[in-house]
Amino acid sequence: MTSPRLRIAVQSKGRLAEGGMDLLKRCGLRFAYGRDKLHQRAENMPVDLMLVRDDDIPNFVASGACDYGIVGENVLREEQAAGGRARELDVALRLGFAGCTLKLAAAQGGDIRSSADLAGKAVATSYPALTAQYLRERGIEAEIVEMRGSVEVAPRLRIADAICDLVSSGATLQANGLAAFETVLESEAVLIRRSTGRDPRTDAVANVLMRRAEGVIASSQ
Ligand code: PRT
Ligand code: ZN
Repeated sequence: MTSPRLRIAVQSKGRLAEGGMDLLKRCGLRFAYGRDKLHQRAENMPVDLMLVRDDDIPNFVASGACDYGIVGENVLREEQAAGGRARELDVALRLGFAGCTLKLAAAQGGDIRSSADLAGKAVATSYPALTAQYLRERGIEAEIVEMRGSVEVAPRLRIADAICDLVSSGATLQANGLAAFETVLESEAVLIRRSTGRDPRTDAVANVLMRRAEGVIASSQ
């Protein structure tokens, strides 16, 4: 009987796609050009990539459709805070790219300067579970307004009083007259897997890749 191939979920396009593929190639995986868009088969190791939207990656791994996945820690922690199967996942390796911070922010020079000022206010975010958890832990009751994108325009449109959004350079906050005041989560790309019930045969292949990845990450820092 042939051994199963290791299946890794990677973002198809976006901020994690290039970094993820680049890391896997630097770990020695070779892929043929011109493969279909959803699936890439390594030529020199028993590894297949599934190219999908980043938001689907925690569930793909939790359900067993893939063995490992490369995703922003922010997405993993949001899915875990929301409950459900992502709680069965853990971080196998921190990958050292796509660093960003989930921050609370409000109008520059306005009345909201800390999370305590959010009591009775509305906070717009694409990370409702993490934001709610952060406020709950501090005993602050605020309304969460879920938005899929363009969260930074919410205060100006009076959809919300503050936002909780990812920040990397800070240019988006600046351009929208917003200032960050608290950090909810520090994030980077991470390699995720199910905490239990993995196949030891595919895990052996993953362990080889992770040892190589550690070297690649160390040499690029
Ligand atoms: O289509 P798909 O669903 O797969 O992609 P996506 O649009 O959901 O995700 P994508 O590609 O934008 O981001 C993927 C991951 O990259 C995120 O989940 C984070 O882990 C990571 N990452 C790193 C970021 C940023 N930096 C980042 N700056 N994701 C988003 N941003 C956005 C942020 O939301 C804000 O709008 O960039 C803006 C702020 O950037 P600055 O530089 O102006 O501060
Ligand atoms: Zn996404």
